[in-house]
Amino acid sequence: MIRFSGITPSGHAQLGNYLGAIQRWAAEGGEDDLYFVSDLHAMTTTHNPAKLRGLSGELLAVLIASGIPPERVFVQSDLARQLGALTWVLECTCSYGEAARMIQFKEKSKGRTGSRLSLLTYPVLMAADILLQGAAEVPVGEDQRQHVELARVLARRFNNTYGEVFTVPAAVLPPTGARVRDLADPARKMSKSARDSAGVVSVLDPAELVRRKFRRAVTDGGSVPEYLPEQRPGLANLLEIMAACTGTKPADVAAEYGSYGALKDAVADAVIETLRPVRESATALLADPGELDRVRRAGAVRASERGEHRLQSALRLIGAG
Ligand code: AQP
Repeated sequence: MIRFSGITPSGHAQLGNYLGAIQRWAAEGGEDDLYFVSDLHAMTTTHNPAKLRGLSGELLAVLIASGIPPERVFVQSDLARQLGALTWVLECTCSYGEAARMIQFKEKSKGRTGSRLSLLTYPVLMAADILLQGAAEVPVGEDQRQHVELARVLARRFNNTYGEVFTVPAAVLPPTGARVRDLADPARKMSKSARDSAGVVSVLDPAELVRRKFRRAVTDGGSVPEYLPEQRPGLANLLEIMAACTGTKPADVAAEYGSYGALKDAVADAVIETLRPVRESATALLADPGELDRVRRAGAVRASERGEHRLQSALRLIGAG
């Protein structure tokens, strides 16, 4: 059974990506699972090519530095030819109405005709990502569930119309993990693409910067630390981060600290220690572009070899190739 998940280089990898996803991928991934840097998905709105290339390399380094075996990692655009071909096949299996119904498309395009066409079609590319690799389970957040449903519909339709080629994938909600909030605005989740980086801890931030960001974290008043997620989301966020880093419970963490200052310093220390090996190893990889490139090319060869027979079967059955 293949599990398959990705991360989009829309910004620097942040603490939420690490605690909520990457760390688990590294710990729980099975031999056949695949994780990828979805750089083609970062092009549906205005983007800077040089920045995108840099962030893709950085995210690849972070995935490997986090302990995901290099043979389970690849960069999406290295499979651009296969994915381009399969996306076309799947676009010929999908209706305009199905693509236009996607909630993310409606929200992001806001009916603007100047939106990139790829904003409409990227769920079909996502279906190609999943179906090319024969993934059975796709761990995604609620916001991506509809896109995996589309991949499911297209796989079934193709198999029923032309012949059995694709594994029908299922969206699975990842086990409840840390949902990390922005330190400066706990109403929002921490995001790589946040406009203001004051409340966003990047995986590669130096220790002193991490400490400063935690010292300035919003903690919504109150005299002593208590775990009250509804009433005090900023404080709860710190407690949850600490619990995720140390394998404890947020309420137990709260009981240990008598002041906000002490708690903030302790959370900063825990985060710095959790991220230290990842930062050191990613920095070393990034300083050796030849090695990173070698790992990237090997990952691309493996991922494309795994998917090629499905693409060829699909082309043959659809009357092409
Ligand atoms: N704050 C978060 N807490 C826990 N998990 C998070 N993830 C993202 N933010 C948090 C998880 O990270 C994985 C990769 O995310 P993605 O690249 O697919 O896009 P995203 O979920 O939209 O992440 P960002 O950082 O918020 O990116 P932008 O700014 O581009 O929207 C996913 O498994 C996600 O659940």
